Amino acid sequence: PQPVYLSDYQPPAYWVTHTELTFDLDPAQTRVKARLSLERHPDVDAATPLFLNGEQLTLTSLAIDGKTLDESAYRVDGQGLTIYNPPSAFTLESDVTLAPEANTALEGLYQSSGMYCTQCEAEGFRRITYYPDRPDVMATFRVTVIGDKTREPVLLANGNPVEQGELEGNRHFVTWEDPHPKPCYLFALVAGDLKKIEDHFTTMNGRKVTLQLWVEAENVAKTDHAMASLKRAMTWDEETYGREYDLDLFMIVAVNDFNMGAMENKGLNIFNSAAVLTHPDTATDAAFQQVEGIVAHEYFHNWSGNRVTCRDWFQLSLKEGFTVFRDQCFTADTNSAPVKRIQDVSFFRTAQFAEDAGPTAHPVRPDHYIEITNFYTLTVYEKGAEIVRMLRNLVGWEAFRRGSDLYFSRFDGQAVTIEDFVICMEEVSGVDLGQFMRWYEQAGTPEIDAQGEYDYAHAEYHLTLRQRTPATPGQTDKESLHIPVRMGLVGTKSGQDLTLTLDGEKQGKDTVVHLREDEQTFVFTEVAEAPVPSLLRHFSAPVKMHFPYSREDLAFLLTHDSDGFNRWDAGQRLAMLALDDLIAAHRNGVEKVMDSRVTDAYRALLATPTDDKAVLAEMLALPTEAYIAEQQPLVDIDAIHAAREFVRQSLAMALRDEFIAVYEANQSNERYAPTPEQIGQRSLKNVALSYLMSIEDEQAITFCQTQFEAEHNMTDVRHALTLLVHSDRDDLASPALKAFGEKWSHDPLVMDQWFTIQVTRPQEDALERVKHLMQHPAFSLKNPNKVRALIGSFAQNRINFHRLDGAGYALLADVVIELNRLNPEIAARLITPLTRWQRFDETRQALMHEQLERIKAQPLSSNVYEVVEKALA
Ligand code: B3K
Ligand code: ZN
Repeated sequence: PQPVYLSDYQPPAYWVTHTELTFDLDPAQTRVKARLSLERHPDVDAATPLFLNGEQLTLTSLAIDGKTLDESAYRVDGQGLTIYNPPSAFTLESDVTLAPEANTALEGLYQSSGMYCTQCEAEGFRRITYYPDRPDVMATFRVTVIGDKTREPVLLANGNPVEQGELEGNRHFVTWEDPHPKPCYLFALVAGDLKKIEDHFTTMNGRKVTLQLWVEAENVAKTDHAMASLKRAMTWDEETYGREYDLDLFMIVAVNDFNMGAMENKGLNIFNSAAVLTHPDTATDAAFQQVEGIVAHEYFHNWSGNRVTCRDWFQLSLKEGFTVFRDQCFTADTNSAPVKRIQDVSFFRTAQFAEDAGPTAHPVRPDHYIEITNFYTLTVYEKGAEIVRMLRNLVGWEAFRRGSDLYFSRFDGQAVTIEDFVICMEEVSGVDLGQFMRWYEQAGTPEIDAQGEYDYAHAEYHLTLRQRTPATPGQTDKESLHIPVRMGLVGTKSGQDLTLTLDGEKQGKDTVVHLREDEQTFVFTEVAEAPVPSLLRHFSAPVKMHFPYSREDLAFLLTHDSDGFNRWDAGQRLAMLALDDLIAAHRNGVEKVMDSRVTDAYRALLATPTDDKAVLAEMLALPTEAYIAEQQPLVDIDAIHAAREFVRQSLAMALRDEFIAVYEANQSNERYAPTPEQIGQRSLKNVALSYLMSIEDEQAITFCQTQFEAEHNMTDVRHALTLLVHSDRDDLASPALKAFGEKWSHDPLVMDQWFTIQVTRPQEDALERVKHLMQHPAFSLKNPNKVRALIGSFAQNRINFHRLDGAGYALLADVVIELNRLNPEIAARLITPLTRWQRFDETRQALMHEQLERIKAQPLSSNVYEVVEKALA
C-alpha cells in the first residue's frame, strides 16, 4: 500500500452539487441507485477524466444525462471508476449492488443485530456507491430508503422526511431530504425494527426541534440520561458558543456493533449502544459520564465538523481537537471542573505520552498516512484538544469566542484547514501564532527541565526553563515550541501564593510565562520569602515538566498550592518518588520500606474536611501501573506491580481506621442519580474499599459482600465484584461472578463488564480465563465491544499480558490475525500494546517482536500493515 501525502493535495476536478440515492435493502443484495449532479471545476481542462471512489461494489449500469455509457468510456478497478471525457456539467446515474450481511468491517452499509446501519467516516461511503469520497466535495442529499414493512418498519436518513408510501410485496419507502450541503462521510442510513423516545427542544431563536432516540425495544428504559444530556448540550452550545441547531429533527440511533463510540452524521447520529444506553442497575457512574460526554461531543460536531468541515483528512484535528475541547469544557461546567481536568490529564499523560514516545508517533496534523482510520488517535483527538486549550488561554476566552464566531461565519458550508482556524484566532486577538503552529507539525512530547534559585540578598527568584522535544520516527530535528507555562510561587513561610513581579510588572498571584527559546530565565523580583514554584498549573501545555522537587516541597505543595490541579499533581509526584525507590529496592532484592512522608501526606488528606469528595478520591488514588511505567526509562513490569502493591498495602495497614471511617461515612441510601455529589461520594467510598481490600481485611470483605448483595446500583455492585474477583478469595468470588453472569446474561453491555472484571484480575489464571471466555456464548469476535471488553482489557492487565512465557503476546497476535480478515480497523487498534516493545527488557522485546513478525508474515489489510510496519521499522 502507498502512502498519501498532505503536500499532494489538489482540489477536486469535479464537484457534486446534488446527490440522489435510492436504497432497495436486502441483506445479500442491496441495490443502490445514485443520481449525481456533477460540474467540472472551471480551472480544470476538458480532457481530465472523472474519478469516483468505489470498493466492493458490483456495477450494474451507468449513464450520463440519461444515456447508457459505452464500455470504452469508463474503467472500473479495485479502487473505483474512471470516466473518460465527461461533459463539463452533467448527471451521472449508476446502479450498484452490495451485501450488507457480509460486511464485518462495519464500514459502509452493514447489518447489526438484524438492522441496517452505516458508518462512512472516513472513507466508508465508497462502499455504498461510486462517489468522490473526500470531505471537500459537499452536496445536498435526497435519499429514498426502501425496506420490508415487517423487518424494517423504521427507515431513517439525514435531514427531514419528505415523502413516504407503500410498495408491492410488503415493502415501503421513506424519502429524506437534507438541505445542508455535506461531504459524503456525514451520510447515514438506518433501517430496522426500532422504538423511539421523543422529546423537544426550543432553540434560542424559537425553532422547535424534535429530538428522537431510536433503540431496540428492550432498551427503551435506558434512554433518559442520553436525552437529558442532549438537551444540556444544546443549551450549553447556545450559551457558550452561540451555536444553534439547524434542522427540525435531531435523531440518535443505538447500534450494538460499532467500531468507535459514535458518529456525528448530519441530523442522524449513530451511536455504539455502549455510548448511549444507561440505567442505574446496568451502567456505572463512569459510563453515565461517558455517555453525557459523547452525546455532547457528537452534538457539538454539528457546527465544529459538519457546518464547517475538513478540507482533507490531514486536517482531522480541526474538527476533532476543537470538538474534544468543547466537550471537555461542557463536562467541566456541568460536573466537577477540577475532577474533569485531573481525569483527562491523568489519561492523557499515560496514553497519549506513550503514543508520542512510540513507533506510531505522529504530529497532530500528520503529513502522510497509508490508512486514515489508523489516525483517529489520542494525538489527533486529545493532543489536538490541548492545543486548542492553549490557544484559548493564549488569546483569552473573550477573544477565543470572537475567533470562533468568525471561523463559523467565514467558513460556514466550507471544507477548510487548520490554518484557517488559527488565523481567525490571530485576527481577533492580534497575538502572533506563527511559532505556535509548530504544535500541529511536530510529533513527540516536549520536555522542560526547570531549575529555580532564590536569591535572598536581592529578594529575587530566578526560574530557568529549558525545552527539548525528543526525535520521533521521520522527525529528528525539532524546533523550539511556544510553550505557555502557567505558574505561581508559593511562599514557604506564609504558605500563600506570592504576588509576582516579572520584568518590573506586577502579575497577580498566578501568571503565564511564555517559553519560546530553547532556554529562558525568568526573573521574579520583590519575592519576600523563599518560595516553592508551582509549575504548569492546570497542565497549561501538553509537556513533561521536570523540576528537582524534594519530598518536603511536594508535601508542602500538596497542602498549600492554591491550584487544585497542582495539589493533586504534587501528590502524584510524591507517590512517584516513593515508588521509584521501591522499584529499585525490588530489583535489587532489598527489603522494601514505606516512606513515612507519603503515609503522613495521605493521613493529612483524610483528616482534612472537604466538600469535593471526587477530588479527594482522585488525590487518594495512586498513579496507575501504566502511568508509572511511562515514567521509567525501562519498564520493569514485575517491579512496578510489586512496588505499587506494597504502597497500597502499607497505606491500607497504616490508615485502616481512617479508610473504614471514610467508607462508613459515605454510605447512602439515596435514590441513584449521576450527580457530581453522589458520584463523588461513591468514588471516595470505593477508593477506601479498594485500599482495605488490598490487605483482604475481614471487615472489608464483609463490606464488599454486603455492597455486592445490596444491588443498590451498578457502580457499587461492579466495584465490589471487581474487588472480590481480584482478591484471592475465590470461595467468595466464584459464586458472586456466577450469580452476576446469570442475572445479566440477556444484557450485552453488562456482560461486557463481566468479561472485563475477570480478565483484568492479577492472579495467574487470567490468560486461561480469556481463552475460556472466548468460547462463551455471549462472546463474538465480530462485535467490537466484546473484543475490547475481553481482549483489549486483558492487554491492560500488565502483569499477565506481559507474562514471561510470551503467552499473552501470542494470544493477542492470534486475535489480530483473525480480526485482520473480519475487521481491519479494530485489528489495527488491538496491536497497540505490542508496538511498545522497545520499552521492555530484552526477553520481552524478543517475544513481542516475534509476534509482530508472525503478524507481518500474513496477508494483511492496509490498516494492520501500516501499524506493524511502523512497529518493526
Ligand atoms: N467522527 C467520528 C469518528 C469516526 C471514525 C471511524 N473510523 C467520531 C467522533 O469523533 O465523533
Ligand atoms: Zn469527534
